[in-house]
Amino acid sequence: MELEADTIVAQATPPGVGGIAIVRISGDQTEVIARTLLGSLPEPRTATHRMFRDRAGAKIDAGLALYFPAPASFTGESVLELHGHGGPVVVSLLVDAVVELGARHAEPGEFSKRAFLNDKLDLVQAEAIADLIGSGTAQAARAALRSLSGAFSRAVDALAEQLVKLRMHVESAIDFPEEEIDFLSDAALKKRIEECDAAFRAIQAEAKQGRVLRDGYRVVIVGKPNAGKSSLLNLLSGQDAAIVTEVAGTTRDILREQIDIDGLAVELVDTAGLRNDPDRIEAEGIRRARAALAEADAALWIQDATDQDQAEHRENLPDGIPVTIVHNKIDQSGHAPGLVAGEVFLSAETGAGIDALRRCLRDLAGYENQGEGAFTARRRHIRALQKAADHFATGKKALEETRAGELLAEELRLAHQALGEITGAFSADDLLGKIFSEFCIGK
Ligand SMILES: Nc1nc2c(ncn2[C@@H]2O[C@H](COP(=O)(O)OP(=O)(O)OP(=O)(O)O)[C@@H](O)[C@H]2O)c(=O)[nH]1
Ligand SMILES: [Mg+2]
Repeated sequence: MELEADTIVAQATPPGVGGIAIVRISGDQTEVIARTLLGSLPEPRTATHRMFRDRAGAKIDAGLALYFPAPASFTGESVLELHGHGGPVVVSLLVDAVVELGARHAEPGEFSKRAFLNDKLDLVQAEAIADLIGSGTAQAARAALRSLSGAFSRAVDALAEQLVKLRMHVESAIDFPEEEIDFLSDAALKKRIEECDAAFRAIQAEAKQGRVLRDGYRVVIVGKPNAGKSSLLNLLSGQDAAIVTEVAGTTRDILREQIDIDGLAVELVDTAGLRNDPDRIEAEGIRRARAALAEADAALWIQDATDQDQAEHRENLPDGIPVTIVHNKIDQSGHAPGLVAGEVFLSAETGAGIDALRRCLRDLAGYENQGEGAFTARRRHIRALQKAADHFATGKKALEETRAGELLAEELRLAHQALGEITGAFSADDLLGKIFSEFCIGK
């Protein structure tokens, strides 16, 4: 992606009325604009009280000016911050005056993008800014701050470094074919491969948890009519949120409730019971249930433990996401509460067995309350990590099965490249454009 030559301006504080509004300018023209706007260039990094004037010299506002000459600024370019009075009209007059002096309106995320292009931040850190601003829980905010300070980037870089060392080891074996056999079966190589394997598992688990911290974990409750889905939602949320009756087909609409399991934000989604001969309204409810499944992280399949026909239950099981089978109404069936072979036995009426379900959800999300250790991650990071792990696994298999050192080296190169997509070392322009366009203007 090309470095931008022009100078940009935007309000950095939210729109609307407030005590102070900050207008930020970044680019080559900043110094020239500052001289006209403020009469002279303020001392670098020193808050200076000034009158802000337009090109014709008319007064717009008075406030603090802060000048950061390149490269010691957020964007790496010369930056001027103007702290004026927080009213929409006065701010827009100020921004217009700056535009008249040669700047243009910034696009969403453009300040962060410039910081990235000038090596002030990597991609993970730029994303962490957006995540910190958008975080919904205290845990998520702490985790975003850790990503911003580089905790996730360092973990990715350390893994990339391990892959490079392994590749060098393999390539040196290929370069000396007479010694290749020994090299490739050598214990040191084996140890390196095992260490990479472990590092992949660790970072994938951490990133998965980081993604859950950022986005929460969405769990859809599905099953046949009357199985007790709505009762379970009410029990888990501790509220009388959903209507419960003995009539099969009570729930028609989607119902969402936020719950907190030891700091893990879970969105529970109650749905219409799935059956084959629904009426028209119920049919729409079932369609919505399937749509909710398509964007879920996991599903709970609720079935009535007193129902003998277990086979019929399972023909509707969703695929593509982890599904936990929950046997409800054990107060009637007589089963013991708890977890048996990955399936939960409980009663939504008495609450017996509900702790086993909570534990199960936490495990499914890969969530441990790590407090200070966690960092935020995005779906994009999870996918790139998976891609890298797949290349690594393919290469490892090639070595084990056919002793193909060249194939391992090539897969290691591809794995390294996939990791580079995370921090932005090897990212396509369109990906960068997409990431930064999701930011707000002024960020
Ligand atoms: N004995 C007993 N009854 C339960 C239990 N859970 C739910 N029920 C009863 O089963 C009936 C159906 O419960 P709901 O929660 O409405 O079931 P649902 O799966 O949401 O049903 P639909 O919305 O119609 O698909 C109600 O009469 C509940 O009181 C349980 O654990 N034990
Ligand atoms: Mg219901």
